[in-house]
Amino acid sequence: MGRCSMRVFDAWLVVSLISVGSAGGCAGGSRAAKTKPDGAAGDGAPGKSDATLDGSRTDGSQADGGGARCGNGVVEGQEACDDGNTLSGDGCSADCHLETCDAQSCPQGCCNQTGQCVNGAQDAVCGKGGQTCQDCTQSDEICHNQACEALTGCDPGTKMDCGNCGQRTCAGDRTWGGCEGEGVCGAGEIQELGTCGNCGTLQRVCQSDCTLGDAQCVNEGICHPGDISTDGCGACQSKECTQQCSWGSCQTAQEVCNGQDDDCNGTCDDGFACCQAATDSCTTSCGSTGTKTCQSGCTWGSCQPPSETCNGQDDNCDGHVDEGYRVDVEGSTFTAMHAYNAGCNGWGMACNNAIHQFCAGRNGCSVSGFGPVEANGDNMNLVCAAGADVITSTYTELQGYLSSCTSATPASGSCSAAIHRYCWHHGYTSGFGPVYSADPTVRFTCVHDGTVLNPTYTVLSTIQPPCDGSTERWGMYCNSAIHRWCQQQGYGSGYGPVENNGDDCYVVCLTN
Ligand SMILES: [Ca+2]
Ligand SMILES: [Ca+2]
Ligand SMILES: [Ca+2]
Ligand SMILES: [Ca+2]
Repeated sequence: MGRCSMRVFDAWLVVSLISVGSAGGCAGGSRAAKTKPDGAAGDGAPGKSDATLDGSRTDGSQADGGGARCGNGVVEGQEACDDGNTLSGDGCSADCHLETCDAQSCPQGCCNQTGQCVNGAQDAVCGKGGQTCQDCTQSDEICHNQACEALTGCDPGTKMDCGNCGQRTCAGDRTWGGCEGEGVCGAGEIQELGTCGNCGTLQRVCQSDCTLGDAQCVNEGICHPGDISTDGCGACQSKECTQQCSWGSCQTAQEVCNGQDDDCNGTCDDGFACCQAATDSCTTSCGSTGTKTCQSGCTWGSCQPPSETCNGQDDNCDGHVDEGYRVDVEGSTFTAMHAYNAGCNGWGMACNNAIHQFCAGRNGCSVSGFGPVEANGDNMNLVCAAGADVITSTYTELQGYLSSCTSATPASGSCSAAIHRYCWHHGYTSGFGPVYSADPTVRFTCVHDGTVLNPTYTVLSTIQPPCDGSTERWGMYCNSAIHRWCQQQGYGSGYGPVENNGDDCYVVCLTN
């Protein structure tokens, strides 16, 4: 306020103003210099309103009476002011009355020349409503609380960075507002979340926009604690990854499960149950000799049984002995059979003998065979059989089972029946042959597990018409019919008839 009272104005548009009070902050003092002296020094009536001018002044400067003209720039007669125009809103009305806003309507700021209440404006002009004028036209001043004050604070509307990517805005009162729009972190700050990977640190870095980046594993070591490596080490040496995730020095190798003799003491994977990938024999659950393999963790795997072989035992532990070796239907030729018996050209004793020799000489379980069961030109199918025993006997003995079996017709229904009966009486299921005939010696084959069935000639003739019991009761067509019929029943093959009577014909089917 002191500044206000010290101020001296050298010009003033309002030519006459008489203070009617001291309500304004700038009341009194040298602001009077701005008023036009009324020349009534010592009139002793400073509070008297100019509106009561009565023309009785003695200064003689202006006439109070008629002839006053508003807008001529001269305060005359009843005019309170005359600003040289007849516009309203500029502090002096069109009829030269003061346009005022008083202290009540403009308590904080100043009334400017247009009667508007302003505050914080550099160019405000106080002076209406009976207040003493203040013209804050200096660049380092501002009108505030009806007075000019030194210009301080910020420029309204300007912004300033603050906090984490936040901003303050300068308010109308030239003070800074609060920090707004801040991010969650300070740019460049690192938030550590713990450990990760090989001795690494899991962290999030605060981005330039004050948001957190993705978590990343940084500063990892080069190995995993406890890992063993021989890289860069000499023979029989290795290094171990430390707890700090870096390799230790090369030292005498530590034996690890890897199928190698790491420490060069002559034993692979010593300290473990076995050398990785090594194999050894073992006894299977069914007593056969199997194989076990050392697993990746250097412990033995289970004992794996071997494949089934023809040895009278269950090798693969499936509960079956020599499966796959019972009956084997084989394609061949009569020409091939000549190597065993030159007389084998179709059906009969020579082929019985040739097929028997062929099957007995094969690898595997088969000890004998029968057929042909199919024939087409030189091609033929024969059947090798396992689970059988070759019996050497005499025609005299066979004749004890059927007298019509003689060496003159060994490949006949009579000898077939005699052999079947012989085998049956000797504990077998059945038998076939003869497979060798040189009177008095006869050899035939008894089978352990054939199945005796009676398809009848009526049925067999639907497969091979000549095997009808009259055209043929025993021979090549019946061989084929029986072979096919047994296969239709789910067997591998079959032979016969081993007994026949009328339409009945008993055959023997053999499993695969
Ligand atoms: Ca070793
Ligand atoms: Ca090893
Ligand atoms: Ca088996
Ligand atoms: Ca076996």
